[in-house]
Parts: sequence; C-alpha cells; structure tokens
Amino acid sequence: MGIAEDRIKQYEKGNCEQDKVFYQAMEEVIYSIAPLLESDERYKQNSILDRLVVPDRIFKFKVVWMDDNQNIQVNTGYRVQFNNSLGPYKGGLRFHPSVNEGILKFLGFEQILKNALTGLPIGGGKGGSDFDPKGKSDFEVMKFCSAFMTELHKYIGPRIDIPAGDIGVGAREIGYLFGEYKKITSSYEGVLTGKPFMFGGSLMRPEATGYGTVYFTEKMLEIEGKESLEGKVCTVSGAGNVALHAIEKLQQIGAIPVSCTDSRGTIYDSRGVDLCLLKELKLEKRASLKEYVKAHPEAKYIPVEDYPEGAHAVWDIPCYAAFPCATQNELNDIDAQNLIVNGCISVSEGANMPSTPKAINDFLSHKICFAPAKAANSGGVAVSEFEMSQNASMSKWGFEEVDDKLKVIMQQVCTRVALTAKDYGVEGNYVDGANIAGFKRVADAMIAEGI
Ligand code: NDP
Ligand code: 2IT
Repeated sequence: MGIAEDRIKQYEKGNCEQDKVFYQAMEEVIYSIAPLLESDERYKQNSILDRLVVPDRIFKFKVVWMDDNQNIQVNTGYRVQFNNSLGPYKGGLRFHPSVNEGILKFLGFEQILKNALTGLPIGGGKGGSDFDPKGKSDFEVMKFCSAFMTELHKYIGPRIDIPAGDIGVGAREIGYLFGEYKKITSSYEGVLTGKPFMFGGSLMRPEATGYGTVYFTEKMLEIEGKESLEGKVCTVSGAGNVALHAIEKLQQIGAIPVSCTDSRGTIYDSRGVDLCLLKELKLEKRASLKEYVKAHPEAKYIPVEDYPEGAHAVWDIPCYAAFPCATQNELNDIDAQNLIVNGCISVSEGANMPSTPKAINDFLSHKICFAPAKAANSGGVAVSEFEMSQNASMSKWGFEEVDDKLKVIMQQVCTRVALTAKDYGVEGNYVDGANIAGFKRVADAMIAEGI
C-alpha cells in the first residue's frame, strides 16, 4: 500500500456523512503530494500531514435573533481556524442552509493551500452559518448579522483572524457585521475584508474572484499553447458575485459568455448574456433567473426539474471554455463527458471544488486544460489581503492599481503551478501542481516554526 492509500484509509475511519466533502478535498491533496512525501523525509518526520488535516480549533455557537414577525429564530454559527503558519487565519463566511462543520472544514482546508499559493502572508480559515438570507428583509439580515457577531467578535482580530464573504455573504452582510464589531469593541480596524468602499473596503474586491479566474485562464491557455478566449463561446454557472464578474471580464476581453445558473435553473442566451439585466436581477432585486426571459424571450430558461436528473443543463451547452462558479460538486462525470464531446478545451473553477473527482479525472485524461479552484479563484482572497494592507497603512489604492496587482498575482500563481507540475513530472496537471506548490509552502513554514 502506498503512502496515499495508507493515509486515506486511516482518515476514513472517522468518516461521517457531513465530512464527505472534507475527505474529498483531502484525498485529492494526499494523492497529489504523495511523491513529495516519499521523496522528502522531513515531511514524515515532522508529521506534517497529520498536523495539517486537523484544524487548530473550531468554534460552534448559537445565534438567536428576532424576525420581522417578532418570532425568535435560532441558528448555528461556526468559525474554523484551520492553520496560521503563514499568517493570520483568513477566509470567508458562508450563510446557506446547507452549512455544517464538514462543509466549513472542506472550505477551510482548501483555503490554507489557496492562500499559500498567492505567496501572501495569510493562513487559512472559514466560517458561516445555516442561516438563509434568501427571502429575508434587510432588517432581518441585519439582526442576524449583529447576533452572529456578538459571538464571533471574541475569536477574530486584524492580526488573528480576518473573515470575508462567500456564498450568501456580500457587502451588505459584511457592512452589518463590521458595524456590530465596531459597536462591541469600540475599535475601527480591518477585521473583515470585502467591506463597502466608504468604510475601508478595497476597490476591485467585488470583482476580484471572477476577474482573477479569467486572468488565470488566459495565462494557462498561453502556457498550454491554446487559442485565447477572444471571440470564443464560454459557459458560466452561478449568478452571484463570482459568476457575474467572470462574465464581465469575459465580455471585456471579447469572449462570449452565453449562460448562467442559480439554484432553480439555467439561462442560455446564445447571443451572449445581458450582464446589465443580470446585475439588476441578482444584485439589486435578488430575483430568480426566470425573470431574464421576460426581457429576452429569445433566450432559454431551463428549470432544474426539466433537465434529466444526474446532469446539469449548463454543461450541455457547446463551448470553448467552461467556468463553474456556483458551488461544490456542481459538475459531475456526466457533465464532464458532455463538455468534452461538445468540444470544450478548458475548464476553470471559480467556485470552490465545483468538479467531482471523476469529472476531474475525465478532464485530465482528455488533456483538457483544467484550472483547479485553489489556484484559479485565489484572486478574491489576494485582493482581500490587499484590503488588509490598505487598512493597516490607512491608505487607498486606485482601481487600476489593484487590478494590475491582481493580474500579476494570477499570472504568478498560474506560472508557479505549471512549473511545479513540470518539476514533479506531471506537466500540464494543474491539480497536482497547485496541491504540491501550496502544500510545500505551508509545510516548510510549519517545520521552521517547530511544534
Ligand atoms: P453568491 O452567494 O454571490 O452566489 C452563489 C451562486 O451560486 C448563486 O447564483 C446561487 O444560486 C448559486 N448556488 C449556491 N448554492 C447552490 C446550490 N447548492 N445549488 C445550485 N446553485 C447554488 O456566492 P459567490 O459568488 O461569492 O460564491 C460562489 C462560489 O465561489 C462558492 O463556491 C464560493 O465558495 C466561491 N468563492 C467565492 C469567493 C468570493 O470572493 N466571493 C472567492 C473564492 C471562491 P441561488 O441564489 O439560487 O442560491
Ligand atoms: O473561498 C474564498 O477564497 C473566499 N470566499 C474569499 C476569502 C477571503 O478572505 O477573501
């Protein structure tokens, strides 16, 4: 039995349903880094893997708040502080009914390696709640955020742990969270990123993840000797922060994004999606995508229930490049086959772990250029770190300055991943390249810091 199988067997002893996504993320990393563990004794001698897969600590707390009908509601809040070898814990907060400890451990674990890949001084963490912002009034969201921060503030700080947004948490939520933190601590400090610009947010943070994913893809296609995205049809899933800004950047560089999705259905607009309308529907009205076809009857709306179970309509649209930007495991092996058969040559993960392990194997075995999440979507957290720098130095950087820095970082991450893959004999495999490069940086810091 090789080192990877041995370790996976050991960790699976404690496996439970909730932890499935965490084990999925961990297994991929363990397989990728097995050659490194075999070739460098230091990692085994220092039990790095055993130490890396256990979070430093997990806070789990009750959040009690009152809704608009004066009913008292109870949710669960979490913060997983995973690893701070490279810098303070850093990672988003997710508000979604599916949130549990297993999902946050998967996201926190990915975040450690993602943050390491940026080359910036940030450790890994993640948090959130099973609170569902959908259908809630602004006042209810504010009440929830205040109650959540009443507990969370005890564990965070600008040099300790700096949360940000993720699914269900955008500038509105971060604003309310910041307001409550300030009230409790009387301290005006950069304890959260993704803040609105007027009180310490960085320009370009809303755009950073989506733009960064496109910058990464352009560099990957260049390295792999493929045609650029200009003039090419692209498919995108999701209709939130990451998806809308990926669409925006694709349009700016002359590509033709033709799709987006939400949890209820898919929009396919073969002439290219109407981004102004999408922003109005999703960012202002928080409406369903179904509304899109009222303004564009020639576009198609495919409700989830109208598509054969087990596959997803968005990945059955012919495209040159695909950008899954919604959520974990939203692209499976059937979807991968559909993409490959329809001529797709590149898949870039804007979301965290959107492709299943089988789908990834299909992409790699068919030589599809595959940009894994921890590398391709690292632009969001990179600009979060820029926000921390601006807050710490009481300065403000311009839009172009941040955009230029983001572009450079995404190109550096891409090059680092590609070179690492080459060095370890798996040229073109960005999954192994990202896992090895990220792991090495954290592991070397852990060794240098001792136990
Ligand atoms: P948003 O909340 O802004 O948007 C999420 C989008 O995904 C919505 O369109 C939502 O549809 C859809 N979605 C969410 N859950 C599901 C589900 N279970 N099934 C189908 N569709 C779903 O989140 P973000 O755009 O910020 O995040 C999207 C992905 O990107 C996540 O994986 C996140 O972890 C990752 N990410 C985000 C970063 C950021 O900076 N925000 C940085 C790096 C990664 P609906 O509205 O109907 O629920
Ligand atoms: O998954 C992610 O990288 C994020 N949700 C952003 C984290 C951050 O701290 O900006």
